[in-house]
Amino acid sequence: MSDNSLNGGLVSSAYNQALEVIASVEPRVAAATRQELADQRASLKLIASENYASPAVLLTMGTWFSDKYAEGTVGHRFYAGCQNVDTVESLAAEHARELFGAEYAYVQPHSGIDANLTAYWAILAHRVEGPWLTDAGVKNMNDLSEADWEKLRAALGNQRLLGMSLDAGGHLTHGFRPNISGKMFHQNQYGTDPATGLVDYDALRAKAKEFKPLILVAGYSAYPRRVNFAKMREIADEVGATLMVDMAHFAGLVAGKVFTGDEDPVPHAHVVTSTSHKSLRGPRGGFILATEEYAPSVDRGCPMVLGGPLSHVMAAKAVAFAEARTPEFQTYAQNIADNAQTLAEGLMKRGTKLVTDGTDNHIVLLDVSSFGLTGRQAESALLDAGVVTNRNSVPADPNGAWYTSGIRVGTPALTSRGFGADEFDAVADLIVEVLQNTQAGTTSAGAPSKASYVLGDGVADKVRARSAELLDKHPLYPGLDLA
Ligand code: DSN
Repeated sequence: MSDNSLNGGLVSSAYNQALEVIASVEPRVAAATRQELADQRASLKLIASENYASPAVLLTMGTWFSDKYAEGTVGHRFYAGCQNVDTVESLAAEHARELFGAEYAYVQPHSGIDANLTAYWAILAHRVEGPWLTDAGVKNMNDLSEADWEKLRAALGNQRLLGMSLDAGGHLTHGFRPNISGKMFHQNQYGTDPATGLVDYDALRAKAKEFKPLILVAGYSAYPRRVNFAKMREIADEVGATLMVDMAHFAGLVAGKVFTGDEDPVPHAHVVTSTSHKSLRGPRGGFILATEEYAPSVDRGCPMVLGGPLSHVMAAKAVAFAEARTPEFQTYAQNIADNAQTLAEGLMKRGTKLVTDGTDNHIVLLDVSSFGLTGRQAESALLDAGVVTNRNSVPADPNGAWYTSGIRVGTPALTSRGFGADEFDAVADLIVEVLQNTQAGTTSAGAPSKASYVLGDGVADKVRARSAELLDKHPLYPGLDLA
């Protein structure tokens, strides 16, 4: 990890002592923790939403800040003794504002889903509060009686949300019907052009004009292309919607200035939600950026949606945001995108079909039906060979969300290990080697199966041996020796 290296001896000794203490209470947890590092070191981690946080970020999470309750906001807590939590929360918010050029930052959400739910409630409070509450004779959401709540629920039932569909690459929380976001709103979804797999902004505009959403959600978990957020804002303005962008996946590319201008969501969206642990390479958690207009409503994340903030994670967010301000992080972010191009080209030149025929972010989405496999079969065969990916729907997927026809891969984690173009071309070769040598299996009754598969003899061992050569060249946490 060239830009994420260790102060070897010091950190090794810190972790060894920590693991001894853990082992004295529950040795199996200490053993699993050691094994997790060994497994992560020995596998090709290609899950697009995963990364390796720096030792500074990891160590910041393991402290007594974990023991402190701090509901409320900086300087306005429901518990005594929050002066140090105030310091780290203020630092994290200040770094996030500076890093992303945002007017306001809220760093309490525990996850991306918390961030999205908080943002939805904040937008409802901000947009619905005025007229509805005035009619109901209530000043703000905190003054609602039970009867008011009933009326509010009815009123909220008519609020509309338009987001990208799951199979086009959107997220569960973008209005997917089985998710709370698809229940609390009257939802509708936009997809991608069937011929190109790309967002069709004209079709989206037409749908928005017809549907008239309160919230237009942009952002994705499995769309391998950049989004024009300036155009998204134009569409939102045309229909009077609030533009909310979920940048959880690509926050690192925004922080690292790979996505700028129309591709940077912060100057265009009213509200931006994110996680801190994906391409941004921080601790597992969420955060929200917003314009001043929305800030008071977002600030009510606790108690509206959240409980006590995780102070140890907010402290680690401050550390991670400080890391992301550096020129080294900008180089890292550019490498993520360059490596994704190499991986996509390497897969395509070896005959793999990709959704949208390429990528221009950190995600590559393989359509493995061209190998005669479901996503589930491909994911399992790849894992047998030490290649860690996840199955994913492709647009209009005939195999549904469980078996799927796709495999999603991403470059943030291996780029953190220092993989470059040569290594990612080799990774493409290894993926194709596994997929070409995997056959769909049958059920015990002899019928075609979407889950079982047969991986050719010796393929897993051969791929693991070639992966080990790549991984050994780029060790994970190189100075860290666990006794
Ligand atoms: N689970 C995340 C991902 O893999 O994209 C999204 O929540």
